[in-house]
Amino acid sequence: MIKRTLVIGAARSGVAVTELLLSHGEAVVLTDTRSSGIILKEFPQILDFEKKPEFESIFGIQPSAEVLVEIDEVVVSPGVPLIIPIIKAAYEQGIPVTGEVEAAYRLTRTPFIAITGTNGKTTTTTLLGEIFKASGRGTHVVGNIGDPIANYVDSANADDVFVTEISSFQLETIDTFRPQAAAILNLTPDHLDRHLSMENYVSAKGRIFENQGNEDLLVLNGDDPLVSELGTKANSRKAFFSYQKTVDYGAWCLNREIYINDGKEAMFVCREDELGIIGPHNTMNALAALTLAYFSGVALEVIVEVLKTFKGVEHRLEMVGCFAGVTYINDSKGTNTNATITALNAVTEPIILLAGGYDKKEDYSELMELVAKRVKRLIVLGVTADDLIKAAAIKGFTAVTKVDNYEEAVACAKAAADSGDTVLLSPACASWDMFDNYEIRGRVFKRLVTENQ
Ligand code: UMA
Repeated sequence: MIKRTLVIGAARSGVAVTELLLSHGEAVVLTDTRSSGIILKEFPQILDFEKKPEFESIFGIQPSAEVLVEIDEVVVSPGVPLIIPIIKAAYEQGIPVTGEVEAAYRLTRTPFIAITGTNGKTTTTTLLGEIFKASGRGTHVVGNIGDPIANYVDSANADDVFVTEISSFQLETIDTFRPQAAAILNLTPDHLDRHLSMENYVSAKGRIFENQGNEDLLVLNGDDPLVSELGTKANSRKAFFSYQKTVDYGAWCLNREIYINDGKEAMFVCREDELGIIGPHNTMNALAALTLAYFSGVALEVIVEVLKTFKGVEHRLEMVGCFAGVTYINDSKGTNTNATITALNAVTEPIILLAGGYDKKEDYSELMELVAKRVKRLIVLGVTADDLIKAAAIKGFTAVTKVDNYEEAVACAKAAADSGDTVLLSPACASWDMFDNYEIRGRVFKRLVTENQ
């Protein structure tokens, strides 16, 4: 009997894993609450799946428990909460519930380097990918970054590497996933609407090392007490990175100089101001990538060259341009308050901040304390607009304008900005109330900023 998997969610992750499982001769039932019209427009390859007798789809409804008859495993997309009835029923019936990361891992011999943490994942993953590419190794930069791992399982060679950004949602559904090297960059509250408590969120993140042994590398932020404490539970070979102190095994930046210690000697890497990315948070990202790459065998000269030339990623403190003396920065990937705090700290000029979006039930008080000190005008929109206004008022900050859409937000920012100011889109919230994802939100912002300039 061939294995039959129920894949829940027909978006990037679910469609990729469906294609992978079908190509390995398995049967798949693909479900999504969205209508087939919408899904087929976005993923026309499903029409090819439909030609195979092993494929079935249930679109437009939440599937009932009867669908589980003859299902051997359930593979859940990251955006689907594990509390929906069909998943609860699967758990009750003892049917294994996993995700695309686990499915891809089981079907490949290509090693994984996995990066998690609240902020900086995308920058670190992209930078590390560039380092591996420069070293000449076959490199696939995949995962939460936007490109499912499953898309590359059949084409990747065993001596290539998967440089993988991994979210807490993806870690909730791993089972045997064992990355050869992993990093936890930092831990601050995020996605609490889904994980319900910080404790649950931290333990989901900790699953990144649950299958590692002492021959696998775990790179930890030595300045983040939560990360260091979580790391004490790991059996892995541990390395640290720090912006505050030297470390015996790992990398650090002190007095604006970066070093790495391989356990025997400290080696100079480069000066902090030679890095292609700016801000203390980005130095930490660079230290994490350096540690992962060096202890995975990449030559230090190759790493240094990339550290100096890598200029960062789209939607993460991305410079859009300077018009009439006003600098415009797209930080649409700033989807939680800590990311926005980091962005505000990285900009030295007076700031017009655009914020608001999908409600992840975060507390905005710390953010608003900084807004009151650093921001000239706050422009709010989206579901959380009124919560942001209230949180700002509590801190005595009233230079706030509420708008209904991005056209109005950018027009209002242009009108409020004087030469020498910076207009910063860093919403502190996910995009899902107004857009499919933060990439679309960032591109809309960039288009509105650059048109008619
Ligand atoms: N759905 C159901 N039933 C439900 C709920 C949802 O059928 O009860 C459907 C939805 O209609 C949707 C699908 O399930 O079609 C869920 O898709 P998804 O949200 O998992 O989206 P994908 O396009 O598959 O993208 C996912 C990740 N999305 C999320 O984690 C929310 C992408 O991360 C990731 O890049 C992609 O897989 C490839 O690995 C995005 C993200 O926002 C960038 N991540 C969060 C973050 O970074 O903060 C964690």
